[in-house]
Amino acid sequence: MMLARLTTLVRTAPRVSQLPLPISARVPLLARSKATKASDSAATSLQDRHVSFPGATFGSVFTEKMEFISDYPTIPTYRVLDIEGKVIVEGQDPKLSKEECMKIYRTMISLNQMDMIMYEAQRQGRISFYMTNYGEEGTHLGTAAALTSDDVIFGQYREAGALLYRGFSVQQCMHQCYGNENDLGKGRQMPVHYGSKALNIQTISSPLGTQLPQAAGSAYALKREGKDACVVCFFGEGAASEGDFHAALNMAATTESPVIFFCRNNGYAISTPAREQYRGDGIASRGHGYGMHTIRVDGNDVLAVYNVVKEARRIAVEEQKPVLIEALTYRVGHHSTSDDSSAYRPKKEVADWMKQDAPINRFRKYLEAKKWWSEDQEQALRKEVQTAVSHLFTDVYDELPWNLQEQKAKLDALMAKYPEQYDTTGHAKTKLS
Ligand SMILES: Cc1ncc(C[n+]2csc(CCOP(=O)(O)OP(=O)(O)O)c2C)c(N)n1
Ligand SMILES: [Mg+2]
Repeated sequence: MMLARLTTLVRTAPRVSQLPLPISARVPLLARSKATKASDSAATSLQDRHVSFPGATFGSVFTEKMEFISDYPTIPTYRVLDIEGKVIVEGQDPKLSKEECMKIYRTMISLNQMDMIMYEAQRQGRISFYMTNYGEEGTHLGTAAALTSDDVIFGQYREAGALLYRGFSVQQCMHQCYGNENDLGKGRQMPVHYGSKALNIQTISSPLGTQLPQAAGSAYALKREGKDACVVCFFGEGAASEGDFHAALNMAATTESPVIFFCRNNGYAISTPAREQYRGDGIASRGHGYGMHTIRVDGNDVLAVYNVVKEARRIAVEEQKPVLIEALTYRVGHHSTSDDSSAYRPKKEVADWMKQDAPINRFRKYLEAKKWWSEDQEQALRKEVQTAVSHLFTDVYDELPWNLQEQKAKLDALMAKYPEQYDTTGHAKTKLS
């Protein structure tokens, strides 16, 4: 029932079989030449109305009214949960198991904690660069949970949650960001340019948009090999202004390749707000132009993202068709550590947004209503992810020497004096034994 409803939402482009065929295609040539005079003229007038140029789409009719089309209906945004985490229409709840929900939620929190630590590490000069994922966790986890491990992921750079879910560990992210000897890329890439052949995750490239035609080509290869898998290609609404976006969608559409183009429309491309990025109805409206199954989804609703990606995957793999998904979300953090977003958006905008809607909170409320999650579990999980912080003064000496004890006491006093600078909520507490 739910999937049937979704399919209706996903399919915006009419099927060729549903459209009236031009007369030339419906009436065999011989039969037409034998037609009576009366039916001949009826056929001629019908033929007159239907456009039959070689490049025309079936179903276009001639009109004598000159009218430029400018008023298109706005594409709706599919959701399952309201901002209080309540399922709006029961049949839309994918009813994921407790285990699956926990995996999604734990990954969201790990990502969140990793972002906090790595952002600080960059500020302390330990790594050269970092990009946080704050606010976009719903798009990462809803997508990753709906895929199989054979599906190939092409990322832009702000999709670390999808990688963590698939098994790329926080530790591996650290190796990559530090460019150490354990980094799979051997330190040759900038931080956050993750990749893993074993996990079917293509390495991130810095030049925007290049992953899009690569994803179309990769999907075509899967099609030719007859694989039961698809490609998922993440990109931002800013990257969709690159020529590569258009080349990729047209190539995927014409080759009918199993690829899901997943746009994270987070409102900004560095300092350029989405309202200055395009004039049409977001990115989703472009799907129609490429004859592609398209849907817009609330990216802060992890269950809605899960549903649309699950169905998009079915279309891609079973029907061998590309799909375009536009997920509406919000980039809570600065673009990267090289950016200060307060220069182009009010801090209040970010604060208000976080109060109003954050994908982690929304999903947490859903879990709490099911009695699958509590404040105690939340605190325990956040501590678990941050245990490393508690080992600043441990593991070197059996007994902490006097000078380290002094340093520890000074640090404790400093942190107590400036709690707003050293917010340790959720950190494990260091104990001197
Ligand atoms: C070809 C190219 N042009 C410009 C840049 C610089 N650049 C890096 S990220 C970015 C903004 C991309 O915005 P968007 O696609 O919306 O992704 P988001 O950062 O919002 O996740 C720009 C302009 C680049 N890396 N490559
Ligand atoms: Mg963006």
